[in-house]
Amino acid sequence: TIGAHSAVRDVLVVGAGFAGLYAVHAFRRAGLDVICLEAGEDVGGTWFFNRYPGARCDVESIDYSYSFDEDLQRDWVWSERYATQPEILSYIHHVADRFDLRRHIELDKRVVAANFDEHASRWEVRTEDGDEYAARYVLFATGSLSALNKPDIPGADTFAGETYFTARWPEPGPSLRGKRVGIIGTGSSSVQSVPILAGEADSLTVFQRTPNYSVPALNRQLTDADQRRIREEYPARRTKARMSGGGSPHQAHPKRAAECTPEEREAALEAGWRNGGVLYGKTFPDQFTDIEANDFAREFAERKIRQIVADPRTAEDLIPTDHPIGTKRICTDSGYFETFNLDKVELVNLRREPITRITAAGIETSAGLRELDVLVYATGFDAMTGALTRIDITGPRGDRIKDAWAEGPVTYLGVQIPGFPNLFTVNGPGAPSVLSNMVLTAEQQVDWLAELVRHADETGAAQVEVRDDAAVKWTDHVQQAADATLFPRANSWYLGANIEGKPRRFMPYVAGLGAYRERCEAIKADGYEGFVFTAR
Ligand code: NA7
Repeated sequence: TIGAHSAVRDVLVVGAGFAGLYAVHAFRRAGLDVICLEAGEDVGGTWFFNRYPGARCDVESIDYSYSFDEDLQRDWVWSERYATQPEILSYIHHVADRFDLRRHIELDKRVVAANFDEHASRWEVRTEDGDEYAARYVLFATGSLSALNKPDIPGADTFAGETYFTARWPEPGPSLRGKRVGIIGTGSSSVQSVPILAGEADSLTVFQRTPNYSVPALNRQLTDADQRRIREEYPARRTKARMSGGGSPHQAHPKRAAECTPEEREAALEAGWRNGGVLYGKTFPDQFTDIEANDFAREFAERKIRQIVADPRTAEDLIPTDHPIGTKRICTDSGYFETFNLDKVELVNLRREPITRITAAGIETSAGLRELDVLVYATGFDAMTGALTRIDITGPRGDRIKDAWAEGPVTYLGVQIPGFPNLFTVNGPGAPSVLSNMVLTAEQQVDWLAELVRHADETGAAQVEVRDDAAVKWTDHVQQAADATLFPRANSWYLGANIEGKPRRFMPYVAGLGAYRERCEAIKADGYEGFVFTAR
């Protein structure tokens, strides 16, 4: 048994990103003894690890920040509409220090195993370096996009140049001057970094298997006038955001796409494009449910790509052909498509010439070898489940998460898994998580869980566990909600399609943060329907 000799805490939080840090704060505020284990050398989670050039959040900074403390919200000044990774990380450091969270956090502690001692009603947790911990409750705030996907390309180990992952970019970053750089992948991470890599490198080769839609960020500095307006509007903005679908205030066009005249439609799409970024995907209220509405927005975006990219063949290669726009998260870029107009940048369409192997000299496709000095992997993550299934987690009846989820993740409200009492997840499968503003979704889930624990303590329950049937019903509901939209038409990481052999199940809850919050409140009001509380 793990942890037999350690002090038993009330709550052990795994991960010190946005969600985990808030959990430390909220559980401590509830009077509980909290410890947090973080795999990284510092706090920050996603924003600690993803330091690649150009890394930014695609949710506006004023929305993608904590709302739990009025003073924090008033004091912190974001410098740009979309914050860079360094600015977000310094915000996270500020929060950790301001609320004195660090004394609960142990860094460089990667959790590798956890098992539940049913007799003692406690989780025992082991880290990579062999340390052991015990707690009544464990909360995995391990991130939705944290388990790296390393593609298995023949010869990858033989590459003689430098190799980097966007999600593990070293600091200080390597100099790319005078170097021939290649990047594999064309998701958000690549789309953000490509313009900057191209600016610095001697040449850049982009190896694209599947193109993505991208809309210009139209990022800008926030002026003093912006700052005044933000402060005035903040309370109302937060109220709207909490009840919204995506966790930030957004007003779709008042008419469905088909109800608009062609001129109205064009004007609405142009306005959506000029507003920039991922919200373009929600220009019309029916854009995620009606393929014709989606086609209008998709074709408009495709015309933009053709206007930007000078070489017609490259333009066609950059246009997705496999999914309705927005059913994979739209990338938010600063000059991505323009980059392909530079002579030193080459797009390699892997659908036409697949990679055959990697050699010491570079990447070989069916059309030949491209010599490289630097190889960058922007190949994504084992999203939403990977961070949990890579930990050896065993429930009281011997269930392992890995096995329990062999056919896809089953959760209740995205916060608990049947067979795993006293174990909670934040921003996991079954919750709005990646389809919403993850900072606000984390606040909502953590607050709700802190009350659940308080309820258990007040009623003398030592164990909280979700009923099988409640979890199955919720998981079906999450799938059905997605099936009522266009989302399942994309082979996206939302349904596990980016990882070979991963079962297909639509993981995030598409109904959005507002609807989810109401659902959670109703369940609480109903005496935590679906949960079983077992007395000491
Ligand atoms: P993504 O969006 O999952 O992108 C990963 C990219 O890597 C994608 O273009 C993949 O192509 C490509 N990929 C993965 N494996 C391979 C192999 N073996 N060969 C060629 N290309 C490959 O990850 P990101 O980090 O960019 O973004 C993740 C999220 O972070 C994003 O949605 C934002 O919400 C923030 P594929 O599509 O699989 O053909």
